[in-house]
Amino acid sequence: MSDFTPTRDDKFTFGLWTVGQTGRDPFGEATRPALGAPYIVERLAALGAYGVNLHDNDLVPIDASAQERDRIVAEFRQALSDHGLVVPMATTNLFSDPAFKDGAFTSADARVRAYALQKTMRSMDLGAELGASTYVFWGGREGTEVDASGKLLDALAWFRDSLNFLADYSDSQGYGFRFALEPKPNEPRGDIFFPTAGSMLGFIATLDRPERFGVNPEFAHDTMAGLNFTHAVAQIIDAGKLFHIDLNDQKMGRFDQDLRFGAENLKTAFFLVKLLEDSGYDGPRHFDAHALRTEDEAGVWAFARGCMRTYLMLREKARQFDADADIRAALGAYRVDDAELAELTRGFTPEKADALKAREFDRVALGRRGPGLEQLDQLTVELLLGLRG
Ligand code: GCO
Ligand code: MN
Ligand code: MN
Repeated sequence: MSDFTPTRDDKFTFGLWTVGQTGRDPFGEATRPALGAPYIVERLAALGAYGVNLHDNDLVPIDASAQERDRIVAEFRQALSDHGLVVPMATTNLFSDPAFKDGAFTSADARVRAYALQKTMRSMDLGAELGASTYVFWGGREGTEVDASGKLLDALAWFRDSLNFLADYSDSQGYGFRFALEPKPNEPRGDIFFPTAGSMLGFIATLDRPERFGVNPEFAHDTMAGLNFTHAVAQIIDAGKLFHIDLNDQKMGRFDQDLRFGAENLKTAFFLVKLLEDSGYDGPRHFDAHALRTEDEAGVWAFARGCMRTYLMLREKARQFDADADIRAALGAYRVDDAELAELTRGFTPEKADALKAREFDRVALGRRGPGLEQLDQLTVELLLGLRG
């Protein structure tokens, strides 16, 4: 059995902004110093991570000159090659600068929308230069507090036009990006557009080239809103749209906490890991979280190591779950298969409809059957607590 030390094959990634987070929050200043990007690369590589992701301005300050940019990027690329890390995903910071305070692609000001497009194209150039294949869109400022602005339908159209434009830009440059749209219900805006995975999936179908676009769901975003994240991911997988995933943790109904993966909702994290592993998802497992504000730099690396370790421990638990004889028996008893009924209910024909309408079911017996879910769930809890096998 593994000692839960990650390897590159596990495809764990972190953002520069995650382990680089300095503890600043709306009520208080930074509690730890900023870390340089090459140093982050070195430390993540030593911990067994696979890659590092970034917003344009995590690496290059927004007002850097062309020479400064090139120097910073060259140093960063050197660190990547020295330590064997890749940049699988890149994204644009369209939320920090005051210019984006009322939206980027959905700003009511045409100049801001155009600047957002310009900034994103430059950021895509940077991502491509670093070898990224996935490009994430998280519209942190795309939303409202004041619906009197009357821009709801316009905002959707502006957002669509921007994504179509940028997909064409990617093609024109030969970048071949797959775009992953990240839903979040609120924070920093009172309401953010496209709050859920389902709303993103619906919107993707309206784009010029929907096949280029998928979803980047995040554990905390669904959990904040009291939704079941694992269910959302299942729906995204079913749609063939799981292009990337942001792992972290969160208490329901709180401010955006970005906790260490598995820190809060261990059972949900278990079923999520099991789903990802069972589905054959082979993309990066990206941790979009940060160390607690209480921590110093040692706490940051303990946080990063903990995210990966917990994922690997839950992956091992998922294997144990599949192999556990009592769990297998409980699952076997839970599912009732019937080949004849399966045939009758799959693929409509008028004959099948008639046969089904004529069929007699013992409704009372169906309602009386206990599916054994209490026992199955208790077995799961005991497995997670290490009390089985
Ligand atoms: C958040 C978001 C961001 C995005 C990031 C990548 O709640 O702040 O999750 O961390 O994931 O901007 O696009
Ligand atoms: Mn988030
Ligand atoms: Mn995220």
